[in-house]
Amino acid sequence: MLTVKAEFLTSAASASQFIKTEKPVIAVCGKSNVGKSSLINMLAGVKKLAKVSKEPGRTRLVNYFDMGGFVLADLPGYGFARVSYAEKARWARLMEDFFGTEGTVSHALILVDIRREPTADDVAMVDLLTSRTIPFTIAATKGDKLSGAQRGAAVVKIAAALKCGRDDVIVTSSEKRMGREELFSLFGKVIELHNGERL
Ligand SMILES: Nc1nc2c(ncn2[C@@H]2O[C@H](COP(=O)(O)OP(=O)(O)OP(=O)(O)O)[C@@H](O)[C@H]2O)c(=O)[nH]1
Ligand SMILES: [Mg+2]
Repeated sequence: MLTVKAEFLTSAASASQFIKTEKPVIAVCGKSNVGKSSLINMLAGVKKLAKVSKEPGRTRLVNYFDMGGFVLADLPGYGFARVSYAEKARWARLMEDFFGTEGTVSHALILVDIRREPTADDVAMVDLLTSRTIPFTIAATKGDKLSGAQRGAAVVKIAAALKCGRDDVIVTSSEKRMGREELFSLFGKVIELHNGERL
């Protein structure tokens, strides 16, 4: 399943626009600028499927991408200081609705920059998913920025901060196409589980 035919499906600005699909939806969440859209492009093997920006806070909607056996939802990033109170409130509402609606999402990827300590917002994201019993995996992004030994140490720190196991953290790099196989193997399991539950 390492090559997929990926295509943009639609954008949702509010709960009424969330899609209904037979396929499992995997949410891609994380801080603004952490590399969510880049990771989706890397997985899709397409450069400009999801919009990548040097300026944080560009993705304001839930953008859905069909990946063949599953759907990826590119979520707007959090923790971006330069947005208005109203914009933050809108974001919080969108996330509450997204993760609060039964059957909207099968699994979540929480992206954190491998070079940084996870923030309070990342911890809040973990707590939200845990409280909604939505399974999740951590993707440590921009792995190309560290050496192999540094990556190992960073993974331990990230796992500790987010109270999960080392095996729950996958090192990725959209530049170097790192973590692709591990992510697709994870997606395979998510699909199996989803189909099993629907029988
Ligand atoms: N070196 C390196 N840079 C990356 C990687 N992934 C993303 N970037 C860079 O990080 C910046 C942000 O990437 P995006 O993919 O737009 O991040 P995002 O999380 O979608 O950002 P928002 O939509 O604003 O929340 C861009 O300048 C990317 O080129 C990576 O694996 N390695
Ligand atoms: Mg984005």
